[in-house]
Amino acid sequence: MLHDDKLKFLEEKANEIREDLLAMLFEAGSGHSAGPLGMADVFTAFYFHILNHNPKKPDWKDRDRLVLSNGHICPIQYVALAHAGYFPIHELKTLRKINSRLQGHPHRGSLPGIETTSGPLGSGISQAAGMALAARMDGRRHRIYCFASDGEHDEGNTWEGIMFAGKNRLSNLTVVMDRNNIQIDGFTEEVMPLEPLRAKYEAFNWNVIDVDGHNIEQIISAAYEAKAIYERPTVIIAHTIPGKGVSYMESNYLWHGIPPGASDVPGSPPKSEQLRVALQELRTLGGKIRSEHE
Ligand SMILES: Cc1ncc(C[n+]2csc(CCOP(=O)(O)OP(=O)(O)O)c2C)c(N)n1
Ligand SMILES: [Mg+2]
Repeated sequence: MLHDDKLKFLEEKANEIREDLLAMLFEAGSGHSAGPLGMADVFTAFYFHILNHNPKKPDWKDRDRLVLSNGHICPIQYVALAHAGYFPIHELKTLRKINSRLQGHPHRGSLPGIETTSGPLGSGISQAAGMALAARMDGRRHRIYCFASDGEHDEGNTWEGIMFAGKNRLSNLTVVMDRNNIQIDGFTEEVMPLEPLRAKYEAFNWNVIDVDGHNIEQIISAAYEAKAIYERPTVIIAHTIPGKGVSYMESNYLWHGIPPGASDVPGSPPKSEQLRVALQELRTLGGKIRSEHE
């Protein structure tokens, strides 16, 4: 059980991270909004509670590894890393600028805290499975986490990694799937139906936990359960709302790959108003989170 104060801190941190995310995307004039907003609670739970890491020693050999497979949602990882102390928060303003360490897709070696270069979808689970097997062969205790999207489950390599991890009983591997039901140009179940995901993973010898991806307590207890499972890797299917927190972006795949302020999107405020409306909604959050805990 999480202490109430810690939970309140994490929920407020997630919202602060969402605000910085949107300001950063607006400044860049390009980048992804929906996936990053939807994963803000998961990233906050990991960087501020779950991971065994040290932002001042990003190469510490016993650190848990967080592999981001769906590289296009890196803006949310960048903000979480900055807030956790990996690099200065003011550097977020350089997103997607020439020579910036914060490129549109993550680059290992450029920025502390980035474990793999990604962007081409579908490789992260295989890479993470290899890292998990290597850690076990070396007798090391750190854990490997891989964040992967639902759209990536259209890719063959994703299932090869799942099969390999199941075969090798990689209990030090946990995948967190961003189950937000959208991909670049439509709903997943229309583009390429993925269900029944639980049964598919179970058939590959995985432990499966479904969570509300906006419930930080559930995310944390799922990660603890995964640590306690022997002989099987775990997938946490995080049911998220793409665009979470900004009503006009929520569950609208048209917001997959654009920032606020860059284009007029049908059904959304005019581009000149998008950032203002989004930040106002995030700051008040309909009074929801704050009033619940006060
Ligand atoms: C191998 C590969 N194919 C295509 C793309 C282009 N692409 C970028 S994001 C994306 C959608 C993937 O779905 P998902 O990650 O679920 O999107 P989201 O939930 O973030 O909207 C696609 C097809 C890519 N980056 N890599
Ligand atoms: Mg998706």
